[in-house]
Order: sequence, then C-alpha cells, then structure tokens
Amino acid sequence: MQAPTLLVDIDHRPAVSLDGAWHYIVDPYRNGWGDDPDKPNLNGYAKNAHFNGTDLVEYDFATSPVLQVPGDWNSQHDNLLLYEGLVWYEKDFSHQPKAGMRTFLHFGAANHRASVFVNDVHVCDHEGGFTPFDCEVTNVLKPEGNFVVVAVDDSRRPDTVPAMKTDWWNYGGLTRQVFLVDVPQSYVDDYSLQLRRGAGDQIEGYVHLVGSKAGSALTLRIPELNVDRESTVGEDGNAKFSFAPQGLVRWAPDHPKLYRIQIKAGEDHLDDDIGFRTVEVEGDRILLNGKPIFLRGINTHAEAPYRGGRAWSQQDADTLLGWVHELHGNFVRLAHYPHDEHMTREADKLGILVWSEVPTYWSIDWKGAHALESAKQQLSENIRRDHNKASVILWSVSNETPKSPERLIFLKALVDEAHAQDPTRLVTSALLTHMDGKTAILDDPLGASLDVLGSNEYIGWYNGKPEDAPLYTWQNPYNKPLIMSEWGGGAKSGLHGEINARFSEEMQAEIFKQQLAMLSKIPFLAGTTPWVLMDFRSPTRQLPNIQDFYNRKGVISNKGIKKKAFFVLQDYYAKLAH
Ligand code: GCB
Repeated sequence: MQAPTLLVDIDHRPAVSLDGAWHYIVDPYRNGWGDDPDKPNLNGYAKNAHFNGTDLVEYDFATSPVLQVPGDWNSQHDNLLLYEGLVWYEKDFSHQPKAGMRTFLHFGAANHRASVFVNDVHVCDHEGGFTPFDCEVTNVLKPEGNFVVVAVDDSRRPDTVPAMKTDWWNYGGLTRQVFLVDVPQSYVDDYSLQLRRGAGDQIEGYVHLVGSKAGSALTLRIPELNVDRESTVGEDGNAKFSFAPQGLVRWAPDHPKLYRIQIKAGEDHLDDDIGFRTVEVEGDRILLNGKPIFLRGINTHAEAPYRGGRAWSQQDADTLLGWVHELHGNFVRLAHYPHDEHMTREADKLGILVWSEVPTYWSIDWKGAHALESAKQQLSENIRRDHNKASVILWSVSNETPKSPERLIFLKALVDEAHAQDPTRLVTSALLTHMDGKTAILDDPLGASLDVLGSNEYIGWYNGKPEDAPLYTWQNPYNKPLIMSEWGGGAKSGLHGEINARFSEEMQAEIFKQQLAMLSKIPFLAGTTPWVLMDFRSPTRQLPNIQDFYNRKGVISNKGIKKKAFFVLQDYYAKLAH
C-alpha cells in the first residue's frame, strides 16, 4: 500500500467519473473490518464476496442498498441521520488499463478516515474529511470486472482534527466527486505561478514533474500574454520559471481576470485558468495589488442550500457565492474546513476573495503527535490544492481555540508550516476575544505570529445586549489588520417580535445594526465576516420548533429565504462598495 498523493489541477484533466449509485453496508460493530483497529482484514468486506445460496457469506454488496456519491450518508436515508461510525461503499466499474499510462483514483473528500481497496488490494488510506487524495491503481486494474470498496469511518475521536465537539453536523461518507485519471509515466503533479510581492509584474514559480529525468525540458505558455517559455527539470523534479510579461492585467474582485496557462512536459499537458495578484500587509491594512482593500465578507459552511446535507456541486457553489455577490460582498470565509474545489474555482471566476481554513476547532489534543500531524497534513493538502487560486488570500490555522501553552506551540507550528509552504499569502486565525468590561483586547499570544488577526465576538447574543456593541472600545497591541471573523445571532425565518425577542428576525437585525455601528468605529478593521450566510445543521441546536437541529444564525434560511438581517448587511455593504 502506498501513501496517497494529490495531483494539482486534477479537475482539469480528462476523467472517468465514478459518481452515482454505490452499494453500501452500515457496519456499527466493525464486523467487516476485523480485530486489528489499525489494519483491515482483507478477507472481510473488502473482499467483496457474494452470497451464492450455498457458501456461508454474511454480507453482499450486490444486494445491499445504494447511496449517491457525492453525498453524505446522513442526509440520504432517515435512519442514517445520526449515524457516526463505519460505512462500506462498493462500486463496479470498467477501465481498460492503457499501455504506458498510470492511473489514479481521485477522491474529492471522504469524511473522516478512508481505506480504499481495488480488486482485493488495499491501495491507500487517508485521514481528514475535507481534503482530496489520489491513490495510484495502475497495477491493480484489470481489463474487465473491476471493483472498488471504500471503508469510510467518521467516528469522532479525541485525537483527530476536528476532535469530539463541533457546532456542525458530522456528515460522513464520500462527500465529493470520485473519478479515475490516466497520466503518462512522467507527469505534472504540482505547479505554482505567482506574482512576486514588490517586484512589479514579475511572475515566479515552478512546475514539478514526477518520473522524469533531470534535464528534461518543459514549456509554459500563456497565449494571451505572448508567454512561451522553456525550462528544464532539476534534480528535485522542479522546472523553475521567472518572467515579467508585458501588459499583464491583474486579478481583482471588480475585474477577476483569469489567464489560460498551458503546460507541456513530454507526453503530459495541463491547462488551467489562473489570475495574478499580490496580497500583503502594511501596518494595519491589507493591500491587494498594492492598494488597501476592505473585506466585505460573510462566513459560510459547506451546507447545501435547499436540499440540505454537505455541499459539493457547482450549483451549490453558484448559489452560495451568488448570495455573497447579492450582499455586495467581496469576501467569504469558508468555515471551518476546506470546502469543495468548485467553491474556490467559482470564487476565482466571480472575484470573491477567500479565507480558507483547516478544522483545528475548539478543543484539540494539543499535546498529541497524531493531532498535530493530521492538522499539518490537512493544511498542506489545502494549500497544495488551492495555491494557484487568486481568490484565496488567507490561510487560517484555527478557530476559537482556548489559550494554553501547548495550544500555542501547536498553532505556531501550523503558522510556520503555512508560511513555509506559501510565502505569497497571509496567515490568520479566528481567535477568542479577551474582554475586560467594555474593552476588547486583541492580545492572544498567537497574534504575534499571524499576519492578520481574526476575532470572534458575540456581543448582543452570548454576552450583553445588542445595544452594548457600540459602547465597546477595541485595543490592538499588535498593530496588525483585524478581520472581525464572527458575530451575529439566531433568528428563525418568519418568526417576528420585538427587538429583544430571542430568535426573532427583528432581534437578529438589531444585532447586525449595532454591530455595524461598532465596527465602523474600529480604525484597524480591515474586514468582517458575520456569522453566517445560511442556517446549517448542528447537533448542538436542540430547541424544538425553532432550532430543530439547525444553527439559525444564517441571514438566509436553509430553504433560501432571506431574513431581515440580510438586508441590513446588504445596505451596509452597498454603501461601502460605492
Ligand atoms: C462560534 C463558532 C461557530 C459557531 C458559532 C455559534 O463562535 O466559531 O462555529 O457555530 O460560534 O453559532 O455559536
């Protein structure tokens, strides 16, 4: 078995889809796995045996029910709504192995742990519910009669990231697209092209080749900019590029210009559409293309509008980001984990800036090696997948993590990792705010390592009254830009009352008005993302007839109905935008 890899820009390669109906078996007692918790028994369900009426076989995928892939299992069958644990997936497929080609099986995401078996061979394992992975299956495919079995386990554990408690539904399963991709023996697995800060229109980067000899040549073309350059691969597999094209138009929210880039390396070629821009910090300002920008944002979960469940499709991305546009927003925080790649692709096209986060959320096993390794892996996979998206300007390493010395060591390691892997973007975190009476102090020690501070505060909902907000003063000992990364309150769509009536649209709208009054007076504020775009399912929200397992802090209901607060925010952003 090999460790999975991750092919950058894989969604632009020709692919054979394995989406659709997969047979599944729910296995709460881990019967098909075997006794060793870390190692599956290959004679268990992975074997994909069939009951023939004579031999004793106590499972059979072929006669088991089906789940749609992509899709979480919880929202597809009523009896799986609350299920957390092991589920087995199986699909038969044809794929003729092609001479001289390598084949990868791509998973957009599997929440939370996946073990993949193809034709009786254990091909890879992956942990982390929101990032993609690619397993090589070249040597196990047959001309006919292939099958893939995936054991997906979403049990929460104290040492995973996230850990035992989150304020969102633990949607399990093969939640994003699955496909097969053929590549030549020597292929491009990664590339990065970025404008260098402070160097005019100088583009720098690399194309990384697997399976090629040092000295092999490859070309990079950007036809619209008359770029046609050759470079050679070094010992490390990288071919480096550095050039300053004439007439470059920079990517920006009001002009999200993307260029078609074409990479040709031997028999492999890869196209992408990418934008070029710089993002940096100067004092307490965020500069996009050298100019200060105010981030008119909102948070969103990857919750599918209208139908519910985990979002994954182009249509989900169109709806969610379409609402951000309708708000006159130019920024979105993809809370609290990497969202489907359709989101960042669409943000690139629409000109919406992105805060992208890993699920280091609330309490984590700060001392354990496993949690740190998993968080680093998820961060690396997130950066690798999206490091050519102009829309992504911020990597966030965590959300609302209570202060402790161990937590600081852990999170600093993630900040260092993000800086090392991507020196062209900014690193942030949504921090808990230290309140001293009506003074809010941004003195979390992690702030010293961040480029941009994020602060979550719920004045008017979890503490005090809505009208308290404008009475607060904010102190920023770090002289760094602040994004007010969460604030808001709950409202059930259609529930009306006085401005102090909990869960009324009026109270939520009042919280928004008072918060905006406070925010407009904070001099170092560089942007904000209220909580949250749309209501989302959460096991912690139990109030009957109001919450019914939904966090109701959306400015839009899960059925797509806009609440009063939506229009308060829309007015505010419209004025800022014009
Ligand atoms: C927070 C969390 C977010 C919750 C939200 C709430 O601070 O970051 O995940 O959903 O508050 O509604 O309480």
